[in-house]
Amino acid sequence: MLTTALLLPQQPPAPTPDTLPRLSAPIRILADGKPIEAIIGHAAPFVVDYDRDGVRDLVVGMFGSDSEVVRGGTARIYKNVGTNREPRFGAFTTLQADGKPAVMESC
Ligand SMILES: [Ca+2]
Repeated sequence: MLTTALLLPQQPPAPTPDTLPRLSAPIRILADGKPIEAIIGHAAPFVVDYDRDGVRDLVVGMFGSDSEVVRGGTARIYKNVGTNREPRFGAFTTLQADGKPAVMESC
């Protein structure tokens, strides 16, 4: 006689108010001493060690550009001049590709 057992993954328990992640109160992020503002809107912030110096930087993608020359989506890089524990962001630079501002098609 051949018998088999079917192993099904167990469903994680449903979250409860006590198990849901809790977010801290929002804070305004400064860069070069001024609040970071997405001029075009639809900002997409992402924390990554962009320049691989071991300190996480802030990259903010935007739906458009504030430049008369650049048409399309762009990204600003705010270098972390502080530490991972106490980040401080400097003035932004624009993401470059082949020596020119990187432009992403936006719809
Ligand atoms: Ca870095």
